[in-house]
Amino acid sequence: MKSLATLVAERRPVQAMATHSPLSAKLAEEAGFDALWASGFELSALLGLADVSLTTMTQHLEMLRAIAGQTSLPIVADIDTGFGNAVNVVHAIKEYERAGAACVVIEDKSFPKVTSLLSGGRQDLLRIEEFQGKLEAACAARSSDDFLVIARVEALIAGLGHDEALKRAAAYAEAGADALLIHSKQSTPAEIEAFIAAWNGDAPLILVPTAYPEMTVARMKATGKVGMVIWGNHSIRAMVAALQDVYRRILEDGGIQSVHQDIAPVTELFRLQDMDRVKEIESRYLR
Ligand code: SPV
Ligand code: MG
Repeated sequence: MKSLATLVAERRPVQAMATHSPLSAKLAEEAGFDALWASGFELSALLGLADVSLTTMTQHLEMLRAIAGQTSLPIVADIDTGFGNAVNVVHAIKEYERAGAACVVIEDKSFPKVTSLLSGGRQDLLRIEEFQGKLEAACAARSSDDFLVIARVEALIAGLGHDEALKRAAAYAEAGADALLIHSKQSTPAEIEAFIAAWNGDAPLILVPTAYPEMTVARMKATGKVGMVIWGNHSIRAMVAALQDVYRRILEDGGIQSVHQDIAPVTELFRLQDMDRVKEIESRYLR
């Protein structure tokens, strides 16, 4: 099986689906995605929290370990700002590598960060040299070169413009980043496509086209520069929409008589829980 590093280098691009739980990860694997995005936004939302550095590294790691135990897909760990400075990053890299992540994405914002897609959100970036130090620390701390260190450029999110984004991307690649996640919250792909066209570095690019949904896989592939696309929050949003609909209908209908045929049957849950295996163990060992 090819490593995530090899797949990203092929620039097809790899499709990573957001996950917030082992169950959502399992469903994403069954659906056919190539990788999982252990999203900070999704985990925060799952815990009923804002995505503003409130969840701890321990909480994220614990969920990532549970996810890794239930799927064989490579896991892209969203480690936000790296939980502090370069010292914290060194510790985080060791923990995430041990926990079973295939790579980490570290963003160039200051701690505590504010979620990127929020309109009018406070977006404070680190000095370039400081973030380069964090990236160098991350690369030095990994035990395998197959464990990717991905730098996330937030200059466009912070409204600093195209030139600053390019300058930061080049500086982060120089510091050793294996790939660059360039994020944008514009509602069309224009800003990102201008960045892609201007990027002439060797490092593959990674996109999160949540805000500009017309950016299809085919359109990304045509650039020849995009190594991975992250479908950033579509698991938790699908779950919220599904639960809101079912809850409303049960109360409106005064029962489950209509809704039950539109949701997953209990047998499907048994399949996902591998109850056949439980039965097999019982028949073999319960005496
Ligand atoms: C996340 O999913 O946690 C992300 C992507 O970082 S975004 O929310 O778009 O910033
Ligand atoms: Mg995040």
